[in-house]
Amino acid sequence: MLGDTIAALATPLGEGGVGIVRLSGPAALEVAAGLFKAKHAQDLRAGRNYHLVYGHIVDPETGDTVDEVLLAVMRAPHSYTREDVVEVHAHGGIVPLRRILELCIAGGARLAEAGEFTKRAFLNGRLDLAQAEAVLDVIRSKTGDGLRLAVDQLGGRLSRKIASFREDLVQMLAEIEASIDFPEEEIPESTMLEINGRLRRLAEASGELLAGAEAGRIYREGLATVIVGKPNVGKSSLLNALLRENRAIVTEIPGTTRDVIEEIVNIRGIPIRLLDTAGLRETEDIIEQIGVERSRQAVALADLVILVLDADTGIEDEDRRVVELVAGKQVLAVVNKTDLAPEDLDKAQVKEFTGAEAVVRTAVTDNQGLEALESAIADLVLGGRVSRGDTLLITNERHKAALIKARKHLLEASDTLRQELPLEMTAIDIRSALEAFGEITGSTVTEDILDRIFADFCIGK
Ligand SMILES: Nc1nc2c(ncn2[C@@H]2O[C@H](COP(=O)(O)OP(=O)(O)OP(=O)(O)O)[C@@H](O)[C@H]2O)c(=O)[nH]1
Ligand SMILES: [Mg+2]
Repeated sequence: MLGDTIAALATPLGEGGVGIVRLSGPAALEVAAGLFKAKHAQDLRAGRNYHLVYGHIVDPETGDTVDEVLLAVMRAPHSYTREDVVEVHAHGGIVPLRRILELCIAGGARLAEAGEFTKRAFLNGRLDLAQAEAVLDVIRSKTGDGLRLAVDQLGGRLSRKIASFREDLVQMLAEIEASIDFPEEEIPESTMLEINGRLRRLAEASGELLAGAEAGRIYREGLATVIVGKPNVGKSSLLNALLRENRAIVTEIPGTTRDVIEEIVNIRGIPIRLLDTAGLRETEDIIEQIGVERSRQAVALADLVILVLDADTGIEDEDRRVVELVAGKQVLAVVNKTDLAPEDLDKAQVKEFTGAEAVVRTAVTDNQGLEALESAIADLVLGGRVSRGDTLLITNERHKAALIKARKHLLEASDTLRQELPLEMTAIDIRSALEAFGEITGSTVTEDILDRIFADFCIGK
């Protein structure tokens, strides 16, 4: 319901210099005024907009002072939600913040649902849906490049592109519908050709956006990359080297790693979710068995597998089993410990044995080959297709699905035109394409899709 006033903690619950309780809705000022005593007596509701007011939160029942605060007042429509918003900037402690929130609820506000502030911003037209989704992407961005893409989308870059597609379609639809309504004014052949060309160009432009979608998804979610290999080849050493931190335990004892360890590393701006796993081998040790099972599961979910071999031991039966396990995955092979056996396991041999797309030779303990490994990862992920500079990338699966639908309808519209089928059919396809594009920005979107999108948000955003 839009008419009520919501409240939530806008900062994480924990200790911090400042913690913020946020109120939004028609009664926001009234609720805040009911528990706030300004240092210099003034009526919040009559005060100036966008001013900080200094004072105390006081429990209206007991008269106890709860905390010393600053109140930020942002009146509709100049606020995040376009409703009246009050932020209580208190000390960032769990007890005072909970208490202030409770007082807001007792004063007539309702606890906000996840993402409800942003949902209101969308419903009140301050953000479209693609922009609202970008708010979460900004919060969750994992590298500088991921952040840039999210900020671009929040700024409306994707929305403007989609809006221009839709505008073009609406114009074409108007021409076609005019001729359906007035059959005596038949559209000249040249106009038909022109409309067909425009439809094709839009389909092409959608295709171009889709081409970058995989890279976009990776920038947003991170590339799930699993390091596998038999025990003791240096998997954990590799994780630590890429992280530049001694995160995983490394020993000369095979079977050291028992559980899957996950960390995010930034490789050339690409967020990589790196998983170090237990060495794969037959084992009687029950803990190690569980670890090996988890390694298998991690491989099943991986976008990229880094398969590590040991130059010193050469290829053994255990390596063969690892190769079987990663069949069908995108594989990057690493030959490690080349310091101990500089001549063994050349790249061609390893490529043949593993079926990997690239092979890198490293000596992790000597910091050898890591740059080459990082380049190989970046090349594989982006396939040299996407320049990071200024490309507009689709980062969201939902947008991708809508674009695929739109493109299909555009091609169908163009086909019906070319085959000189009744114009009504072309009009139907154009309308479907319009609707699919509209799903991205939220101009055509159902309530349950909205609920699903905003349920992903944190409470207070
Ligand atoms: N000489 C040499 N030793 C290495 C290299 N990389 C790792 N090691 C050593 O190999 C041993 C095993 O390294 P780990 O990183 O624990 O190997 P792992 O693959 O994680 O082993 P498990 O967790 O048991 O599967 C350690 O003693 C490392 O110091 C290398 O490039 N050269
Ligand atoms: Mg290990």
